[in-house]
Formats: sequence, C-alpha cells, structure tokens
Amino acid sequence: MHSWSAPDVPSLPGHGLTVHLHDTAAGALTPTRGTDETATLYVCGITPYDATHLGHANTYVGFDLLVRAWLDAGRKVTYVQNVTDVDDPLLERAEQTGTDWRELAESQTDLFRSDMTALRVLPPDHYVAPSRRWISWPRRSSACSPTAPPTAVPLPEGAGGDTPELGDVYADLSVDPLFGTGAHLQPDQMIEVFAENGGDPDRQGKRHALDPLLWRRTRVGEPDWDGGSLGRGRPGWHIECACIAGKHLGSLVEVQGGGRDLIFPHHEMSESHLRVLRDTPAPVMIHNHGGMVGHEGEKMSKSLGNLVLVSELVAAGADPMAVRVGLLAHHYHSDWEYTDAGLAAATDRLDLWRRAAAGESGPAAEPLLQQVREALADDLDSPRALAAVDDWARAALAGDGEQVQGAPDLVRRTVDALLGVAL
Ligand code: 5CA
Ligand code: ZN
Repeated sequence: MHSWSAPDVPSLPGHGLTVHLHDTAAGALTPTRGTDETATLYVCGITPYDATHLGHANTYVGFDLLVRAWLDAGRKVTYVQNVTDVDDPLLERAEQTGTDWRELAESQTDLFRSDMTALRVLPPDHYVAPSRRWISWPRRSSACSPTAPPTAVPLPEGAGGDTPELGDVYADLSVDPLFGTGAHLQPDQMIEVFAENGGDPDRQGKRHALDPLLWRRTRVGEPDWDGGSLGRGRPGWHIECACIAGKHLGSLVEVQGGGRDLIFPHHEMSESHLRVLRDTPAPVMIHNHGGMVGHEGEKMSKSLGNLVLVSELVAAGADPMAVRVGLLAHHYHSDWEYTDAGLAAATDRLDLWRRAAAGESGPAAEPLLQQVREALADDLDSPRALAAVDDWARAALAGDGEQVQGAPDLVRRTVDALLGVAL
C-alpha cells in the first residue's frame, strides 16, 4: 500500500553516534547494531477508525527520530509499519455508523498520511494493510500462515461460514516457555490486561485463558478471506503484526515499537508468534515503547473521546512544525498532558529558532550538531537536543562570541535532518 511522500533529509558533515535505546524487556539502555547491519524496525500502526490524535503523532514522531539518528549514523534502514484494517474495533465502528469498513479505513488512513506529511515524518519502506495481503499469505508463504505454528488449536464450537466443523483457531502458548518474560506481569495481571485489550480470556473451550486468536472463522456480515485449510475467516490482531514483521524484516526485528499500551498483550503475543514461526528464541532484539499522551486528566483515546487531533490544530492555525516541536519537548518515554499553553510555548520556541537561523552568520554550528547527535544517541533525548538549539539561538540573537559566516545554514540543516523541523 502507498505510504506518504518523504520529506528531504539534508546531508550533514561527519556522522552520528551509535544509538542506545531503552529496552522494555531488559529495563535498560541497549546499544543498537553497527553500520554494517541494516536496521530493521517494525512500528505498530494505527487502527484506522478515527483520525490521528496527538498520542499517535507522538509515537510516530518518536520513531522518526530513531530513523533519522540511524540514517545520520550511516545505517541502512528497513522500516515497516502496518495499518490494522482487519480487527474488531474498525469493523464495529463501520457497523455502528453504517459505513463500509474499507471506506472507513481508507478515509482515516488518508488523514493519517496527510498528518504524517505535515509533521515531516519519514514514511516506512513497507506500509502494510492486512486486508490487502492476507488473502494470499496462508497459501504463498507457510511461514506467514496461522496454520504453520505447531501450536494452532482449532476450536470446534463458535464457527460459522461454509465449513462449520472448522472452528476458530487459537495459538497454544504453552509451547513457548519464553512467553510472558517481556512484560514483567503476574499471571492474574496478564489475564486482566488481556481482557482490557481485545483478548477473550473467558471464551469456553480454549486451552488457556491467555491463548490468543489466530484465525476467526467467518461471521455473518464480517469480511473474510480464504484461509486454505482453516476455511474462510480473518486473522487475529497479534498474528497480523507478527506475520507482517516476519515477512518484510526477515529473521531479526532489531526494534519493535509502539506506545506503552502495546507492551502487553500485543507485543508479548506477537513476539511469541514470531518465536514459534521462526523457531528462534529472540526474534526481536529491542522492545521500545513511547509514553502515553493525555488530555484533561486521562490517556488520550478514541473510547474516552478526549482527543486532540493534529488536523484540527493545523486547521485552527497551528504551524505543523510547532506541533512537532511541542511533541519533541517531551522525552518519548515519558507520559505527558497536552495543553494549549504547551503548544503556545512550542510556537514561541520555533519563532526563536527561525529568527536566529535567518541570519547569514552566528555562533559556530558544529558544537550544536555534536550536542544534538549525542542527545539523540542517548535514548533519543529530544528535550536535551531542543535545549541545545535554544542556547545556540539565544547566543545568535545576542551576537555572542565569534560570528561564523554560514553557521545558521548548518543549524537549519541540523534541525531539519535530525529533528525533522523545517525552519
Ligand atoms: N493498530 C494497533 C497497533 S497494531 C493500535 O494500537 N492502533 S492505535 O490506533 O490504537 O494506536 C496507534 C499507535 O499509537 C500505537 O503504537 C499506540 O501505542 C499509540 N498510541 C495510542 N494512543 C496513544 C496515546 N494516548 N499516547 C501515545 N501513544 C498512543
Ligand atoms: Zn501491532
């Protein structure tokens, strides 16, 4: 599926440092790999039933910093993102609003594309919607078939469709002894969080409450695909992401990411699927998660209705670059609350940078470039990088120290290439 158009990334002198990232499973900073390895990144994409809010934007701008830091360090990057266009929430919304689910998904994905373009987020190399792909996967590639896991357990009841003797298919998590080692939750907590995030722990006939759905047999009124020996139906959420990552990124996902709300069950389950499909103990090297953006005291979410939409802020006159600066003012890993005052502060900051960078000369830019590189390599510390740009801008406007011809140009290129902010 087409993604969106890529912004220019200006070239910079020298190169960036090895990026260290917080790994959720290890609870520690971990170095990413060297320049001789292609970086493989999978970031969980939107469920396209509502417009992009600042929480989503925060997540994708956060991973955009990672891609930019890797490119600056001289690494090749293969970046994959999905669109969850086959899953209960989207189908339910389409049903409630009397919309065709495909039209709903396409229209919301289009809005997402335009928000990402406005925010100068680099597009993924592969932008994958399971509705377009799944049809052929089970047959063409056994590694991506829900029938491939030796763990698949058909449930005899609850099916519909053309061969009702075939039931829904669940993974048997007991064959994966490493399941549950990433999220650091107690068994009863796992069941609780699973139930709150699309899981069905109480479904009768499952081997274990936590076993996730791999293939859901056709229900009346739901879209379905030919699943080969599984009959007609649709894939479960976790296997979708596992298959897309496995198909496009090969044997190792260097970084699997998303917001913190995906740590469990989604990323624990999808890694477990990859482990079994690939027969390898560690298919994901680093699990990396962004914090949650809130508004009016709650996590911003479609279900709570407290959304601040990027498109609405821009329509109301906000400069998309100020929105981006406002996101980068918070470390990707922290939880924070959107306020209008925060956006106003980001607008002032952008204005300061623009005034300072408009001149022909200013304080030397190389030390700033080095500071920004160091901040990004240290777990994408954007607040530190922004503070360094502030210091340079204030010194430039005050005319402090030796004035170097062309320094503002290198600052503009640094801020653009590494922070994605066009001045
Ligand atoms: N389609 C699935 C992932 S496969 C999904 O979680 N979709 S989503 O539309 O709900 O969220 C898209 C991305 O934004 C996910 O990475 C999610 O973790 C992140 N996200 C959702 N809400 C917030 C929030 N309030 N703050 C920060 N990130 C958020
Ligand atoms: Zn996902």
